[in-house]
Amino acid sequence: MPITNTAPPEQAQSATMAAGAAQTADPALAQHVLEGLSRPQRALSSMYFYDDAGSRLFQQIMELPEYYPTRTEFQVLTQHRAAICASLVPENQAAFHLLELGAGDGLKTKILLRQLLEAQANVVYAPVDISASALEGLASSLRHEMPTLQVQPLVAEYAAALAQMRTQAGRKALLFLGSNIGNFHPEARQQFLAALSKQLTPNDRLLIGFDLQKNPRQIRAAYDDAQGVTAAFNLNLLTRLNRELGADFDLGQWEHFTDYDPQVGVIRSYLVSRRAQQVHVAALGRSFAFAAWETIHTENSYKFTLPQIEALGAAAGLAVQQVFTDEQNWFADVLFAPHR
Ligand code: AVJ
Repeated sequence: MPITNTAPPEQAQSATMAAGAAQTADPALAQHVLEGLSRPQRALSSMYFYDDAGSRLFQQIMELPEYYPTRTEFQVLTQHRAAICASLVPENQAAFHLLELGAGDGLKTKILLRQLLEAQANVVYAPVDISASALEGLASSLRHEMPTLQVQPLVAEYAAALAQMRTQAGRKALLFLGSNIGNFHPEARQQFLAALSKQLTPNDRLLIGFDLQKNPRQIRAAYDDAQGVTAAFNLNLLTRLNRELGADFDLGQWEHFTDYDPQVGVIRSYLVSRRAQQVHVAALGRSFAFAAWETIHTENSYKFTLPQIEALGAAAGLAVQQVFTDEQNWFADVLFAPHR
């Protein structure tokens, strides 16, 4: 499952659970919805896209003809696997830990893992995720496909996993693939990188996947596909709120809208209210009024340039060591090292 950030909307009163609330109501989700729908510019975090149905829809998105990032990164990793692995393995084939933040189904990582095994690298693969079941699925598929690989799944938040690894002897190589970094707001992104960087020692390495700026029409199409899978993915957030918070969003009265701002380099996605309507949220014991064509912002997906990536790293104490990209320069996996 892709990991996305959330800069939660700032302070609001605490969510109170009303009678009749769905029993599964997650207090963090309830609080988030209260805050996000109480703001003049409504917003919900893309972090909540990924329930079971949402994760399945994201799998479908990755197969879409318009959705180029996944298959392009796959190409980058395939084409450059030897050089990427050489950049991750420490000198003299020393033992090291390969930590992956947000491994998902690990399809892309397996390219690198196979290469590392082939090179007889002395590696322990440590996928990090807060979902134990996601990690168990990955670990068991790895036991079948690469029985000799040492796997050490870490059920933890990123920060906790890194803190735990800090005292570990030997190199840590961190993977943060899939342009998941694109979902962060710029300030949160900078904070996240600085926090990562703080946990690294000079010999550690960090490989991050970035979707690059390109023809704006191509980017826009990737988030507004002809089959409507991305629309279903976005709208599924409302289905989730109906189920988990006892909300009564009428799915027929909302639509998906997305646009790309080529000057900022960001895809912004919204849910648009097709008419004036009231939505009741049982878990919050209150209703929200929406005007016709009012929007709920649901996702930012930033696209980068190489100079921006250099600057991003520099501000977090990270130097770009190598850039691995495809022939069309659509996607880059960038290797960083802490600068002394
Ligand atoms: C999982 C964050 C990489 O931003 O491209 C795909 C999520 N949203 N289509 C992205 C997503 C709409 C995706 N990431």
